[in-house]
Amino acid sequence: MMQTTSETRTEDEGTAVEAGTKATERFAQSVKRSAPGTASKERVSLLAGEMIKAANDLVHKHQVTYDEYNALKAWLIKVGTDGEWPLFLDVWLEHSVEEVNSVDRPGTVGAIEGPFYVPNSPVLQTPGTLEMREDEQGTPLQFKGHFTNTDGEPIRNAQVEIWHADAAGFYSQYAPGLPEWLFRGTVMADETGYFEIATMRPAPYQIPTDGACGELIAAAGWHAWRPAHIHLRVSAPGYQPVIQQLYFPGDPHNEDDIASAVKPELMLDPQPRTDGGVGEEGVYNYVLAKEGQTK
Ligand code: MBD
Ligand code: FE
Repeated sequence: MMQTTSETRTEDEGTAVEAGTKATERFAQSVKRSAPGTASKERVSLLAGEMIKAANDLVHKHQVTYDEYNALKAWLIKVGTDGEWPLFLDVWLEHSVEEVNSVDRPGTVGAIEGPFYVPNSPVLQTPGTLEMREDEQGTPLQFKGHFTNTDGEPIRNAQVEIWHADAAGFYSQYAPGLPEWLFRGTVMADETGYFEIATMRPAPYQIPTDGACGELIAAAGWHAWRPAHIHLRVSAPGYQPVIQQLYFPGDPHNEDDIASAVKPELMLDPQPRTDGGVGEEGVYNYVLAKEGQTK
């Protein structure tokens, strides 16, 4: 596959089907896909039953026509053939799952993972620099902070897995022509819990518009934007990991994120660097809960 520079890339080099198919394959291989049959019969019957009932109630409430029913059928089929079930679910449902499952965890708040995490990214020691191209577009961002536990004590052996899109809105490994680990890395904090990562500030992000999800957005007259964001998974031995995103104050899409995944606690507020370096620096400090610790 041809490797391009950030300047020669154009928007149409990555397609919804490419990103969707990759996300679907990755999910199928991941540990998250627990074997069928692990949910109890009672639980499946309850949840599937109520979901089906809710759909039937909608048909009656809104007098759904056969044309509308067939449009739905065609669209659901296309979500599958475009590989966009991960995208659809992570954009329109995961935020509720994340909210429900993090209410009892003390410490730094989390956010949805989304469809584009890749495990086992290259390990870097603090201060680490994420892989980028020589002519990478955007504002350099120095991202740093400390890890402590809920008693305020520094945490040892903490790590920050980080991934984000490039300035054109593409994630490495989900669009062609990008370096494999572009803007992805696992940065180890030092023994005091301090970490420092050199990257670029990402741009606002539009979910793929040329697949089934984009078709729904266009048909409904919605928009496809997420605010600029950095994805993170922070962890340390003996502590509960936090999957998170950080956003930037003032982004117009902080208020209308298509994925409903912005929280006020998740703002990184980078300032011009004071140490003579180029670009900005942003601080975010993590408080992790011990394994089994609840509020
Ligand atoms: C993304 O980058 C993302 O973070 C989410 C939640 C959905 C689609 C693309
Ligand atoms: Fe994202």
